[in-house]
Amino acid sequence: MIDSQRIHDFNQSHLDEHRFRLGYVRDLLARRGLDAQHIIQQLVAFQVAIPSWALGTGGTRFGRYPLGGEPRSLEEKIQDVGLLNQLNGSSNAISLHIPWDIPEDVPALQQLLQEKKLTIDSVNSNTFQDQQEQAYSYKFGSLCHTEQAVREQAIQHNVECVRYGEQLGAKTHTVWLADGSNFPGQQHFRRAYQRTQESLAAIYEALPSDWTMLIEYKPYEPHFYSMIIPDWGTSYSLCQQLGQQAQVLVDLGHHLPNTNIEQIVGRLLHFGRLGGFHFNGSMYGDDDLTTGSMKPFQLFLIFNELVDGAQDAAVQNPAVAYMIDASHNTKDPLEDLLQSVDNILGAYAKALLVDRTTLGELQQQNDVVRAEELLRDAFLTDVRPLVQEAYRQAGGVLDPVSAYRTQRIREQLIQQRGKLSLSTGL
Ligand code: AOS
Ligand code: ZN
Ligand code: ZN
Ligand code: ZN
Repeated sequence: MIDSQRIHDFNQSHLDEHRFRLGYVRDLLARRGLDAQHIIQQLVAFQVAIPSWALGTGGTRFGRYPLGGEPRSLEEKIQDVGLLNQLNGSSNAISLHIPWDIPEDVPALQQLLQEKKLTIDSVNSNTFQDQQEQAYSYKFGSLCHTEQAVREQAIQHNVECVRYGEQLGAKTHTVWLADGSNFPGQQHFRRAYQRTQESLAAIYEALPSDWTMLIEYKPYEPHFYSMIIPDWGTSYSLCQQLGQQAQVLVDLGHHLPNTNIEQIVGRLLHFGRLGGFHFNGSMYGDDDLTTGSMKPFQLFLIFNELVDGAQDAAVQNPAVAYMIDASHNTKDPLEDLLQSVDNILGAYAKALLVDRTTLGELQQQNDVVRAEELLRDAFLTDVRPLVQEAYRQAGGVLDPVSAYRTQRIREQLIQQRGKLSLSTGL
């Protein structure tokens, strides 16, 4: 769909302007004792997993407007992620959703993944919908359900997800629970927690020793009175009881308005329990908008914590799984994903500019203004040439969104897959 000659030609036509802008940032950083190439290398190494469910047009409960050319199978989803990775060299992994992505021809899928130089990042279970062949309903919960048979069914589904993931080389299992209640008195808080903990322990038991189990929290939706895992404290407590392979997953949209997410990130790093991210943008709640589109400063501050943790020998946190979890009704989802990765890399680049020794001294001296100014200076630096150079050095294009348009990729996909192709999405 886009061959290396076209990538080369595209870059060639943008190179002059790019060199000029990159030269300026390089000099600016050199004046501060920073090596631009060192930062670019860290950007090249940074990979964000693409969720299989974000490749088709998303929807709200009111409607969905398919734009055509959307992937119809797991193979086509892998092809789409391959395409994104070809453009930006920064998305070499994919998160799967069971049962939407049940692998059928495993050897063929393995070969396709290898061809596209992709890996499976995480498998995600689904107990928020009833499937046709399922014996019991999740209407009143899954892992927290009052009936043991329902809990058993949900446990088995999660174990099955791990088994599917093993076939494709995944190492992470993500659990997000839609369990909760809508009215006071509906659920006994403590007993429901206890049942959830026991169910999770049964899943954990089936986890291979080199796997991680990520536990996601969410304050509301689909339930509006209580959620079984509403906050990071609950996730954290469950992880503590489960063991070292259980980690907290932070979905940026899963917080009440104005929550200090960067502080949560710092706390989890301190406890060595930060397992992964679901990047998206939020204005009100779980809006699943493009990450960084609403609160770029917050995204930068989150990366500031991550970089700080990574550079501090006292922090004992395992590798963090970086994943996108967005869903679009209005944008072409592939363009949205390219923008998301771009915003993530931009925030990361800015965090890498922060002079941590000086910041530490300023904090020690309680010099509030200069500490804040130091962060503002990093945040306000235009790092786009660094991110673009990272794409180029990774074999991608200088401007992925614009290349996607000029190469008419959506039109080609529509031609191949048809105008009305439907895929599973949220
Ligand atoms: C739901 O709100 C959570 O963000 C999930 O992580 C995710 O969107 C879901 O698992 C995708 O189906
Ligand atoms: Zn999520
Ligand atoms: Zn969500
Ligand atoms: Zn979300």
